[in-house]
Amino acid sequence: MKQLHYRNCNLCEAMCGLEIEHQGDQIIAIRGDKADPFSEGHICPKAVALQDLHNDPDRLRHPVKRTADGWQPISWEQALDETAERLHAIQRQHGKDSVGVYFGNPTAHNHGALLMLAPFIKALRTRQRYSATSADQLPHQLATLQLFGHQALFPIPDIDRTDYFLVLGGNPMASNGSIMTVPNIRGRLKALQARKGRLVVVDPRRTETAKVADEHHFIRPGTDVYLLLALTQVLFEEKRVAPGRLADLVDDMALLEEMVTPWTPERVADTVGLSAGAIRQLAGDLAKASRAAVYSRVGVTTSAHGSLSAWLVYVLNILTGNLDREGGVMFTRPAFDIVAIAGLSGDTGGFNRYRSRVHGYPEFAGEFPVTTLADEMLTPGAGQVKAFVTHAGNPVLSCPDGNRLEKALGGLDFMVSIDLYINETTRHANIILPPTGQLEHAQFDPIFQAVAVRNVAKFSEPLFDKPEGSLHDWEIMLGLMSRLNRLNAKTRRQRLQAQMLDGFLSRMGDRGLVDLGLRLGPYSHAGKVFGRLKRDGLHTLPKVAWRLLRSRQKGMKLKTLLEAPHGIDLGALTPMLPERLFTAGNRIPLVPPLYREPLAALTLPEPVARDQLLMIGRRHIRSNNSWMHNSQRLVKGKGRCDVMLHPEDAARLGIEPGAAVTVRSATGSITLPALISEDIMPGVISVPHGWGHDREGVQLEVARSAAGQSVNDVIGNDRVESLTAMAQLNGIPVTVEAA
Ligand SMILES: Nc1nc2c(c(=O)[nH]1)N[C@H]1C(S)=C(S)[C@@H](COP(=O)(O)OP(=O)(O)OC[C@H]3O[C@@H](n4cnc5c(=O)[nH]c(N)nc54)[C@H](O)[C@@H]3O)O[C@H]1N2
Ligand SMILES: Nc1nc2c(c(=O)[nH]1)N[C@H]1C(S)=C(S)[C@@H](COP(=O)(O)OP(=O)(O)OC[C@H]3O[C@@H](n4cnc5c(=O)[nH]c(N)nc54)[C@H](O)[C@@H]3O)O[C@H]1N2
Ligand code: SF4
Ligand SMILES: [Mo]
Repeated sequence: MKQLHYRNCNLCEAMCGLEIEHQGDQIIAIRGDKADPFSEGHICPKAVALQDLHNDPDRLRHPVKRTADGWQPISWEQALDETAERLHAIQRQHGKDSVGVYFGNPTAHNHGALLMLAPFIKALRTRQRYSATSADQLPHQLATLQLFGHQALFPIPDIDRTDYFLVLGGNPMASNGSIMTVPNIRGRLKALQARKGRLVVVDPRRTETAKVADEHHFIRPGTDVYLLLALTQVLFEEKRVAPGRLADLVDDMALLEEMVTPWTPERVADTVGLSAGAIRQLAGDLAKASRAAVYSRVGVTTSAHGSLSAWLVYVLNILTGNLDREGGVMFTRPAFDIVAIAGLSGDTGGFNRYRSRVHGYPEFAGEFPVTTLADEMLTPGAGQVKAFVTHAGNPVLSCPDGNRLEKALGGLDFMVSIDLYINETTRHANIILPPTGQLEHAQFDPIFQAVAVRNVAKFSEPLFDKPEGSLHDWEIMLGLMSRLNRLNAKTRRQRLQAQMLDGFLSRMGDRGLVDLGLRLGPYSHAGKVFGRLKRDGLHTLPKVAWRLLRSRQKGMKLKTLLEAPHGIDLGALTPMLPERLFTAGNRIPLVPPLYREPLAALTLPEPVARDQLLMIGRRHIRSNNSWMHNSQRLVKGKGRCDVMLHPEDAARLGIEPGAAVTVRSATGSITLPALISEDIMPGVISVPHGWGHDREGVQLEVARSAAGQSVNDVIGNDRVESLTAMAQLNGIPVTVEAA
């Protein structure tokens, strides 16, 4: 009998609702769920590939151990015991920080793993923590921490009501939005234009988003900071600073004006590649728009001065009165309020509380930047990383200088990967612990619901029963964690505590924890009590706990969501300031001290050397970072891992369309076909990341046949973002020649 199953797609941030038609364990069709109030039936081609993931013969279905005779299946008991014992033994011998851990992007899409993250990290007891954050959104988080007092309190473009949407370094038509969960971006942009709103894109490439925009400006890679400073300067010079009701909340206005005064459009024009007139026009249009949203993403945060730029984008929204205003950039009120929960537990984030061993890079949110990961493994001495844990990450392809990282992984005493595949990274592991597949677990999105353009909530049941003898991500983490805690417990009391935590978490499970989070949220009665907790302080907890218990039957809980399999719309975003702030005195310091010195020291960059081009990345709708290339339906057709360059550059370098070209830096080189196109700025090339699968031992048959090469073999760790030392992945100087 054919059946229909409804769930959210978890591949990117857009949270599209799916309708999956199946007969038993056979998937017949994957379509958009028209009854999903948020995505209204919209999907992209990747959703259909969920069935390829599910059926993929290369996907691991039981733990494996690397031996002299290749990978051998082992039992969960053995795999978890051995992993915990090895990690424990290495920490005993070399100290706690001898174990490193890396969390990849899909961790954020897996609620079970997310809810288990804090206790799992605690059990690992190491400061050698890393994640894709430092190859991605760290500057946004740093800016929200500085301005709003909380690293996860992101202002989200109110795209459905804005009249002017300025996008820098984001390509939502390909990425489907990021730190802006926005299913059906195309439809929403069309609606913006239909109500006479304008979409303006600033990008070194005429992207898919630029092509549907009302206005597109090429910008020289890595120079957004100068453009943003000049826009700010013009607002002050032309007396167009109008923060509206925010005026009462912000400090440092005079300091900001003073600091941006030198950055006139005329001074920065040649550097950024926009004329002074165009910059003034942009500033004027932004100021004039009745409701505007300025938004930046990966192209800005992963390039030079990403931290200053991310901060300035929020500043522009504040100066024009668009923060926390309908049609501007707004805060969400999610049903599972991760911002409030983290805030209450005191974990609003932190920066530079300690530094990394080899390079002295600052910690952010308890992590070091990935730009030092290989060096922490390769540099001998006390604190050297000797063992490594990865969860849903492929740093060999996603972090700078993949070859060096491979060398480092090869020299470890022990490595374990919680992952679905034997890929470029996990092939170095001693043990791989594969979780259930995407359709075999429930789906809930605490992070992406918290960054969505509307307040929405949805919980999806698993489509398929958990196969016998398999474990979910959270169960694997719990298994490792309780073993480690047992091994580390020195006293009877500690052993008892470990047992209690283990018991509590296994009894709660992912569903129990989601339920608890929803009950604590703003749509439950308890949530109101919870809000009071924040205001009145933790000492009122006993009283509050009592209220919570009494209110068990009221308001939002897991059951509410189980009864609404298409999801629930909780309404448009609403103004939340100043209550939502976590800063001292609930104020917004426009120029947080952290940015003052780097801003004062900022100079215009040296011109690019004559023989060099600046390399940027590129995302494609049919590709997803490094790990979806084993789906034939997604990779079929003309290869997509190529070097896009402008006809002028191609002519100068004697490069024909389709010819093999070598892209080279001090770090390494790759050779790929040339894609000659007017869509890219002269002097710039674009190469997508996440490719380079044809490496020995990689067990991804389809991906290996459409291998491409890894752009991160060319990008080194020599260029790090100056404030945070996070990876610089865009605007990399390279040479290009016919191969
Ligand atoms: N199909 C698909 N969707 C995805 C992903 C994927 O791999 N494939 N990945 C997901 C992830 S992990 C993320 S973080 C998001 C990212 O979401 P986006 O940030 O929207 O994704 P990108 O396409 O990388 O967009 C970055 C843009 O910045 C431009 N750029 C490069 N350098 C500069 C610069 O110096 N200045 C300016 N102004 N622009 C610059 C690039 O040309 C590019 O168009 O996408 C998510 N969604
Ligand atoms: N040059 C360049 N480099 C980049 C970028 C760029 O734009 N340019 N983008 C950066 C960005 S924004 C990001 S987010 C990073 C991404 O970097 P990573 O997170 O390191 O890499 P992914 O390709 O997302 O790898 C995901 C891994 O998780 C596994 N996996 C998938 N689903 C699950 C699951 O449910 N559970 C478990 N346990 N494993 C799972 C996959 O098999 C794969 O090994 O790359 C960064 N690197
Ligand atoms: S846009 Fe993202 S969430 Fe929507 S179907 Fe595609 S991959 Fe899935
Ligand atoms: Mo990302």
